[in-house]
Amino acid sequence: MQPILLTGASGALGRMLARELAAQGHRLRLTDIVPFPDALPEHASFEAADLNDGVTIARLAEGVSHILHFGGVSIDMQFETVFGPNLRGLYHIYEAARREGARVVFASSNHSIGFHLRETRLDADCAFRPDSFYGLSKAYGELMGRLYWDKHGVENINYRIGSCFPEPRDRRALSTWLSYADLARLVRATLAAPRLGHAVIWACSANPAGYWGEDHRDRIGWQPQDSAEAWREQLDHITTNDPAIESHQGGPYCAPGYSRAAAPTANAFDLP
Ligand code: 15L
Repeated sequence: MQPILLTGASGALGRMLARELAAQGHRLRLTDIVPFPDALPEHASFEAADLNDGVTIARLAEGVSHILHFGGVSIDMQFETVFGPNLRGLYHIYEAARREGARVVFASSNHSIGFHLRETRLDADCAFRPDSFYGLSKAYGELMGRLYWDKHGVENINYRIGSCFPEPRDRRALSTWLSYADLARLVRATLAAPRLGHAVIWACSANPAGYWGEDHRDRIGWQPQDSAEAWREQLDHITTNDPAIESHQGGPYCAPGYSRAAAPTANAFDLP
């Protein structure tokens, strides 16, 4: 079995996937800009790398079957901070995949389409409406996947991740939550799929209040099994008074000051 390269291995989702994939017997090459905080799983190695460093990314990708790209800036920040890891870094990932004939699994985000209104049910071929520099970088990553499939036959799958946390945290997450278990099953289905082409998946659990419809999940045979609905009573009142936040799918990232805050913030509740 060829190894798998996992970027962003030291982040919350990376650590969970490293554990899960190692338990399934995969050989893993883990990388992140910060050290891996856990004990290394069996058959895994770790090397710190900056996504700006294309030579190191190319070396780490030698001989892999898949690049699971969960690295880069994972919340909105100022443009210059997002630019290197999320735009130049994506190019390094796709060039490495092209050279190796590897598939790319890209952790995209709902923030690539965050300015759609909450009452609009979206299919995967909807227009990009990024809500932040971060969301713009995710739209760019999906389009890079489109380019490398059309031009070089690099297969790729783009997970438009909603809110992937151990539990949903506010009313919006009743629509956008993705459980860790559903993400782990999604990756498992992806790795086993005979054909991906260029695919886009709404990566959220089976939430009855979900915003999203058609995508390419039939290609990989994935169906989410969890739901945020059980948290409704606890979370229904956790909202803000800001209409820009509450009317758009991207929530807090849609606030005009969001990308401009001196210190990056992850939640509406952190805004000054
Ligand atoms: C994301 O893309 C972020 O990585 C995460 O921190 C959350 O903000 C999530 O979106 C969300 O929309 O809840």
